[in-house]
Formats: sequence, C-alpha cells, structure tokens
Amino acid sequence: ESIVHCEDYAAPDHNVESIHLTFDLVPNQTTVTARMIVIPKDDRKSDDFVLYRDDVSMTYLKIGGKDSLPGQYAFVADKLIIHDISEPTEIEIQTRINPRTNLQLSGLYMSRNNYITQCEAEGFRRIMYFPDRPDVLAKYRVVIHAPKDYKALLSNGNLMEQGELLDGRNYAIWDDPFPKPSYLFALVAGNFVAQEETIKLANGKEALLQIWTEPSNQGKTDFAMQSLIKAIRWDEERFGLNLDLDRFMIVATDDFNMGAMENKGLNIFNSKCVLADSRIATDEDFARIESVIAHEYFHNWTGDRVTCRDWFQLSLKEGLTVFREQEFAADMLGTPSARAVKRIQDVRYLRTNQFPEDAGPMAHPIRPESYRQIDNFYTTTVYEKGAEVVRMYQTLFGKEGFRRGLLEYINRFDGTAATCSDFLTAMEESNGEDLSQFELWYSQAGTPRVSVSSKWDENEKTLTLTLHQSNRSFPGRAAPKPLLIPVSIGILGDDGKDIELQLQGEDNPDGTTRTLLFDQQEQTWVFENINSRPILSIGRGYSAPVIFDIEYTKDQLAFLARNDSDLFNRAEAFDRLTLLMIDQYILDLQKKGPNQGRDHIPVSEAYLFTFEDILNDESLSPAYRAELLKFPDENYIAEHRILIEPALVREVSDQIRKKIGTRLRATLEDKVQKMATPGAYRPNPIDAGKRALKHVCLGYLAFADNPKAIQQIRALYKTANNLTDQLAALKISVEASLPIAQELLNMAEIEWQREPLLMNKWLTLHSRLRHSREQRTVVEKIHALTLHGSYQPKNPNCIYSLLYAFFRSGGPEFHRPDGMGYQLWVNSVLSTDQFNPQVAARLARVLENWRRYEPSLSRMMYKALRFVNSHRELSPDVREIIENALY
Ligand code: HT7
Ligand code: ZN
Repeated sequence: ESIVHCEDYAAPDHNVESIHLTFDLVPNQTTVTARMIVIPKDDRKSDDFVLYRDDVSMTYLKIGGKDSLPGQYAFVADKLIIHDISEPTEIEIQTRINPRTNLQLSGLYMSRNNYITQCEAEGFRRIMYFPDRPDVLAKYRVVIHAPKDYKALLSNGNLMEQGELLDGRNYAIWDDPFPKPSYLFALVAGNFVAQEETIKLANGKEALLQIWTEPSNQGKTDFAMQSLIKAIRWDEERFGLNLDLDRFMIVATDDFNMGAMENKGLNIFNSKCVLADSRIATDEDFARIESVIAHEYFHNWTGDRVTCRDWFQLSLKEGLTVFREQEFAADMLGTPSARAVKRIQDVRYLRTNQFPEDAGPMAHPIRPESYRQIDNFYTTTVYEKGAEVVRMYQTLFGKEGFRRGLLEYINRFDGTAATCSDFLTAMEESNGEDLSQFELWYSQAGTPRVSVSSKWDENEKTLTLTLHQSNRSFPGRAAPKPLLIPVSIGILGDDGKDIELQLQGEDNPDGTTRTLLFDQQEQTWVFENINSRPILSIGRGYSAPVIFDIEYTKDQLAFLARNDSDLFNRAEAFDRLTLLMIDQYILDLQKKGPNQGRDHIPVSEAYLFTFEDILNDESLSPAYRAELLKFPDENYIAEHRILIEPALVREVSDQIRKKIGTRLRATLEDKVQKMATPGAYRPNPIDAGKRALKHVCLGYLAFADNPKAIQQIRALYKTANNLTDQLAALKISVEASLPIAQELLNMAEIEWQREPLLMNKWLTLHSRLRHSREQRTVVEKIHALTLHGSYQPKNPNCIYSLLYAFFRSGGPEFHRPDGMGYQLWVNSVLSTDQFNPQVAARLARVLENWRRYEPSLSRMMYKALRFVNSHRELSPDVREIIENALY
C-alpha cells in the first residue's frame, strides 16, 4: 500500500461530462449501471482512462456501445484502465455490490432496512468504477428502483419523475444540474418521512426544504428546520450567497461514521446532529445541531460549488466552512458576552484536541504533504486550526475585506476544483496585499510559541514590547521560517482601563486594541504616553493559533481577570490563574508522602477571592461566569503539563473542587437558587447560561459532600422538564461519586431505554465513573456494557459513546497501573478494525501521545501499540496510526 504525496499531483487526462446511474436496490446484491460520457483532454499525457475500484465486482463493460474486448482494458491493483480513449466515448459499466455486509459505512450501506451512501472521501469507488477524485466534475442523473414499501427514494438535485414500475416496485429519477465530484454523490432509499417547508429566497425564488427521518423520529426535526432557515438567511445576508437548488434535503440516520455530510442538495446526518427536543437533547446539543446544520449548508458554496482539487486541499473547504460556521454561531448569539463564551469554548477545544495533535506523532500542516489513508486526515488540524488560519485573513483585512476576498474566490473558481493557494491569491489580490509569508501557515506544522516580554520606562512613559517566535522543527525537514502572526493587543493602566495606543512615530493614538503584524523571529514595538504602570493584554480574541508565553504574576492575572475589556482575554487570565494554582497545588502535594495529610493543602486565598468576585459579578452574564468558573477538564490540565500523570491530576482536581465547594459554600448556594429557570424549557442562550452556572455551582457543592446540594441534585433529576438538567444531575453524581449516583443511573436506564440517542448518553456517563472499592472496576463495567441490550456493537455512535468516551476521558480508571485499560483498548481496536477501519483508526489514535505519560504508563502503552502492530491483518487506516505513533 502506498503513500500519496501532494507534490505528485497530476491533473486527470480525461473529464467525465455526464454520468447516468441506475440502482436496482437489493440488500445482498445491488446492481448499479453507469453510462458515462468520457472526454479526453487536449493536453493529456496518455489515452488511458483511469477508474478506481474498491470492493466491487464488474458484470460488464461496454466501450462506445459495444461489449469490451479483453485487450481494451486492464485491472491494475485498485484501478481499471481503459486504453485508447482518444475521443469522446460512451462507457457503460455494471457493478454488483453488497450493501448488507458493508459495515464500514463507506459507499452504499444499509442502516436497518434503509439504504444510505457515504462517498467522501473515497466511497464512490465502492459503488462504481470511476475516476473517483475530487477534480473530476460530472453531471449526474440517477434512477432508483426499490421495493414497493420504500417511500423515500432520494438523490442529489431535482426530482424529475417518480412512480411505480410494472413489476410493482417504485422508481424515482433525479437530475442534478450542477457538475460535481463523485464524493458529493448521495442516494437514500427507505422508509422515511419528511417535515417540509417552502421558503422564499433573497433572490425571489422559492425553495422546498425537507428533513427526512425514520417514522419513530417524526416530530424531532423542528429545531433543525429552524436552524437550516437561519443558516440560509445568514449566508444571504453576510455574503450574498443564495441557495441554488429548488429543493434542499437533510436525512437523519443512526448509522454514520462522522457528524454529517454535505452531499449536493442531499445532506446526510448522523441522527445525533439533527434530532432534538427538550427530552432528548441538551442545551449543548441544541447549539451543536444549529452549528452542524449550518456547517453542512455552508458547504454548498464552500465545498460543493467550489470544491477541492485533491485531498491535500481538504482544509480549503473544511477550515473555511468551520470558520463560517463559527461566525454564524457568534452572530446568532448576538451579545458580546455570549460571543465571547463561544470563542472561549472553541479555543478550549483547539487546545485540548488540536495542540496535542500538533505536538505529537501525527503532527501535520493544515495542508498535509503526504498520507496513506485520507480518512485519517479529517483531523482537528485540518478543521479547527484550518479555521483559525481562515480567521486570520479576517483579522488582517477586516470583515469587509474578508467578504471581498471570499466572493472573489467563489467568482473565480465556481464550478471548479481549487487549491488553498487559489484561496490565498484571491484574498491577497482583492485586498491589495502580499501574503507570500502568510502561506507558510499552510506548510508548517506545530503550534508556534510566542514569547512576550515588555518593559515600562517610567521616565520616558514608554512601553517596549518584544515578541519572539519559535516554530517546531521536524527531523529531515528544512528549518521552519518565521510566520506572519497577527497579534491583537491592549494595554491596561493601573485603573484597569484600556490605554489609547500610540506607537512611536505616530502622531496620534489610534484605538485601544491594535493588531500588530509580527513577521520576524523577533520584533519590538514601542508605545508612547503610558503614564501609569501598564499590564499587557496579549492575543485579544485569540488572534492567532499560537501559545503566548508570558510571565504574569498572580496579582496581574487576578487584575486582568477582573478588568480586561476583552472578554476573551479576561477568561484567559482566569484560566492562567487556575492553571498556576493547580501547578502550585501539585507541587505541594508532591512534597507529601502517601499517608501524609495529602488533603490538607489549602487553595490560595487570593484565588478563592477572585473566583468569588467573578461568581458575584452581575455585570457578567451567567453563561460567561459558568464558562470561566467551571473546573478545567482533566485533559486540558494534562495538556499544559510536561509529564502527564492521570492519577495525580485526578487527586488534585477532586481536592480543589472540594475545597472550593466548602469555602465558597454560601455564595455557591446563593447562585444555585438565583439561577432557577422556571416555566417551559427554552434552549436559548440566556436560559442555557443560567442552567450552566447552576450546574457549575452544584458541581463544586457536590464535591464538598454538601447534603443540601445532594438533595437538590436528586430533585433536579426527578423534577426536570428538560434533559440538560437531568444529564447534569447524573454527571455530577457520577463524577463526585455521590451515594445517589447508582439510583439515578438506574432510573435513567429505564426512562431512556426506547431512545437510542439517550441510551448513548447513558453509556457515556459510565466513562465518568470513579474507582470504588465495593464496585467492579470501571474497566470491567465498560466491558460488561458492550453486552448491554442498548449497545449495538457495529454502530459507530455506540462505540464512540462507550469505548471512545472512556478511552478519551483521560482518568486513572483507563490509565490503570495494571494496564487493564490498555488491554480493553487493544481488544476494541482489533475487533472494530475487522468491520469498520475508519472508526477503529479513531480509537487507535487515543494512545498516540504515549510518550508524554509517566514512565510506568508509557511503557505499557508502548507495549499495547506494539501488540496491535504485530497483527498482520490490520487495515491500512489503523496501520498508519500505529506506525506513526511508534516510529
Ligand atoms: N465533509 C464531511 C466529511 C465526512 C467524512 C469523511 C470521511 C469519512 C466519513 C465522513 N462523513 C463525513 C463532513 C464535514 O466536514 O462537513
Ligand atoms: Zn465540513
């Protein structure tokens, strides 16, 4: 199996003008017939027409209307090569496939008795022999033949005809007017029902919107429909981009490897990213659904109308679309405080998930240079760091400049397959700037570190700011070059107010937040008229995906946490303060022996004061306070330490939470009471924020074994009119090992048993269980749950909810000193790899950062990786991950 290199890209020698597909749907033996018009290119290198295949068999091949002869074609590895195509030629191929046994969920597969396709990245070749590469765009016409009881027969584009065949089966004919790459092809057939709405678009046209679900999920699509309409309106208003089809469909399925897929006009979604009501979705789920619906819809322009030349350009559509989705979500939230909460969450996600990737063996630039299995490159680097890179264009050029650049890019490349450089060029040319240095963001991996030092000259009233950047170097590669990093800064005076910023050489001050263009290894700026001792607020709004190394005293951090006018940086200061406090606590703990009053270490008073002040600060929204004050995730704490010691992180987290809960009891109780949300459940940001703050406070109180809080948590579960409160009660009880935990888990199991989405949440709750002497170990419990009636062993959502969630929890229950957690990981990776390599590879990635763990654990992780690697039958997906991790 081979490595694909970006630099080896060669344009195809043939285009496919059109393809007519006919599907005869039979579970174990579906027949697919394709008639394509193949056009050789004038500048072609060869007359060989190259088609890819994977797990399909061919029943016939016709070339130019005639049965093919043996010498006319050849099978070479995973390709079919048809020779001598030197003029426009009709090629007809028939394949046989087996959707029933397709458990990889790539290509055409069955979800219960329904047919679903997933073609990104290379699934179409599992349906039909085809130049299955994103730079071959064709027009599709699709005929579906299916049994009579299959009500919904769907494909891309416009419905031309539907009815009954002479043999009693149903048929439908679809025509997609837009040329598209094969990865955007989709077909859905089965027993689905639709919620539909007709809307008028900004350009005056009407469009039919449909959301299809299995009948049992009818009534759970209102929120998704509203989200879709909001997304359509937002793209019209912000970018003037209209829906270009008469009909836009979304289908929900329980069997899906990822979140959703942007197939042209027929988006297919994992049910968990569409279905919602107060009973089955939490506030977080509602927000996520709105974002994912918008994300897939936005792909219609950034991904579908303009697609990627090759898979190395994946971030061209994904980074850009994540950025669009983030901007949409922020605009829907409206208030500065709510927008800041969203930004804080996104940056936390980046730090917890992308930073470790960039620091580990899978580190790659947002535009990777080589891969073995493209499915392994749907990463947080391509998506989230990619979105940060796109955000920097907007930081550099402003919203208007960004819009101009995006529209220029779409104008230039509409209906074609483009590259990241094309995007950059459209941006720089429409803004009259040279971005050649900026392009390094696409080719250099690793999180840049920016060290910050500053000096205030009291006599001259100047502040000299020096930034130094260092970028990760990789063995065997050229030394990294300095990047162009936009650094937004503010300076606070000793009154806590922003100082007007005036750089040396400027006549007048210009604003209180300035974006510095930092494009050398080291650079210095001098600010004038700084009359009182200043404090720097660096990287406001998180202006670049870097680590700012800056030495603040605890007092300075507390000051910034109370005063910074930039709400993102205000949270950042409190975050730094919390991590400093945790580090100090760990040092104190490490000085103690195993039985030496390990829980008698105090949490600093200054920290508690700052915490309490923020908690009481009514000028800040509850959502914002909740986001600041919730105790950091164990993985987030681990990520900022040099050596990862899961048991130590757990001990410290539990103790600190307990101490906060004890010392601030009265204030926390007061907030629990004040944050009530009486009346009907509404998933709006204000109510959701109140719930979040109430849950944060209850969490600290629960860790302090506060009996009143335990009562309240039990009541919260029992009397809740929404899942957010119920699930919070469960999470807190399980994490704090409250005596009511098992009782609540049992109640939930009974109440939720008919709803797969809820049972998946129930499974996930078990990954938060703590060691306890009386109970079975958590590893055994998780293993036992793989035999639970609600656990479907082949279903990705179940695997992610139980196994992946447990492995990713980062706690000592998985990272056990006897290695039993890793044993479960080995078995899970190997058994999943037998039927779904994509999902197995995601499980496999959990141990890739083994080198960062304390030696006793890291040795066992290494052994587990070696053991998996010793298996001869590994899929290329898992092999790539394991070999990367080991070597
Ligand atoms: N573009 C979609 C990616 C996707 C995918 C990739 C590989 C295997 C299965 C998949 N399902 C969806 C999702 C998106 O980013 O919008
Ligand atoms: Zn996407």
